[in-house]
Amino acid sequence: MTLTTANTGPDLQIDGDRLWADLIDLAAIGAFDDEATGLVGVDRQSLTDADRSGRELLISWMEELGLEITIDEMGTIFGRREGQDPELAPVLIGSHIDTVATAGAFDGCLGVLGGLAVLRSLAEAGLRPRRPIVVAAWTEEEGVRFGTDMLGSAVAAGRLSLDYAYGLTDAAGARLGDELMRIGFRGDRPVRLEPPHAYLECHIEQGPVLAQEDRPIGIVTGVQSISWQKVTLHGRAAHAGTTPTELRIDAGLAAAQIIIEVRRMVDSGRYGRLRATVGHIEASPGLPSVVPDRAEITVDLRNPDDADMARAEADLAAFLGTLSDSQPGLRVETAQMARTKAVPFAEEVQDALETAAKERGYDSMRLMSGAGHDAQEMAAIAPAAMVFVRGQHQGISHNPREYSTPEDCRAGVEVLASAVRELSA
Ligand code: HGY
Ligand code: MN
Ligand code: MN
Repeated sequence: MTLTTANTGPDLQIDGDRLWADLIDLAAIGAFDDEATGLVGVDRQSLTDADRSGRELLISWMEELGLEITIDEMGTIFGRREGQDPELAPVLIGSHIDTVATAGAFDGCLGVLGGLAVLRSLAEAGLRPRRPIVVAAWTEEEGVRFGTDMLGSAVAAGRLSLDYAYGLTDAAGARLGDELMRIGFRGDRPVRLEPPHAYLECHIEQGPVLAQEDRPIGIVTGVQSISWQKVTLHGRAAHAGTTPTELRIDAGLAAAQIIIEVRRMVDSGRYGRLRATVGHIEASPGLPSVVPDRAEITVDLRNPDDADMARAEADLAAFLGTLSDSQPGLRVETAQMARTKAVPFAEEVQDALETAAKERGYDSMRLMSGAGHDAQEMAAIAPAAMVFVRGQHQGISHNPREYSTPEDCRAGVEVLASAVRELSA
């Protein structure tokens, strides 16, 4: 596929103040005082009332821009600016505005609000490229409420079915399909997306690399593989004082053994650059004097190499099978929550972003993404790539300390704007 690169005239001017103000205004929705950091965090999990308010604010900004707004069956919001030739496949800019429960102001939001800033700059410059340009806010990118990340974009790209997504439930048993209805965002635009001409996403790096290398901009080469599974351990409740150790079936002990094992796997070096996280740990009945009869943990594995990931998953499964050796009667239940392979991004879109960074005078470097993104789902149906923005505080993210400077945020959106302009010319 040849991407047109006709691009003349002065650079698009991005209003960094407006971008920053929008980030702050959106972050106020779902804001909470985070005791651990003393900062204000954001909890705007998908399809909650807070998410509904965030969506309504986003739509008001899209209306201000005169965009044609559609909402698909998964609740993903699309704002379209018409091109000179409406028949041409659009350039799609996207990201997400749902957050984890302990978020900062930037993850996902920078990409959606940056997309609006690009459209605003085109309007202000009086430019109308040949191709339509669409900004998307994908539903449930984080996956923390309904258990599968990049959900809206995965259904749009056809990797997951609408029925599967509608049937997912949150911890309280609420179904995703019902929650979409409840907040009024179960749209009627067919969810399967016509492939765009190209897909671009601007996102904070969420890691320390750009800051360490002193680069404001990253050109993302792809996303590593992701495996999420829930492991439930069934033991036997018993009195903590009277029950001899040899008579126990301690679900909490088994959970701890798994946590130690995944870290041992990482440290062994046998699985390449494996990362493992047990982020959710729950033991019940959760009482000081009762041996836990049930424990539930999640195991998040990441690996840039698919073969190393597959081996790690197989070895972990084998380890789980040995747990009852030391505790006869222990039952281990696993459920795969999310699973994506490593995804390479399109060279030609990476090149367009790198050229844009050069033209704008920004130092950039190419790097793989440690986090999952909607762009990896779009890469299945269109040439896709991402531009990363340097993070502060060692790039911490999924935490209220998440922070990128106004200058770096503007730089990332300027690079996005120049690349979008080239690809939509
Ligand atoms: O989990 C991730 O990597 C992304 O934040 N959803
Ligand atoms: Mn994100
Ligand atoms: Mn995230």
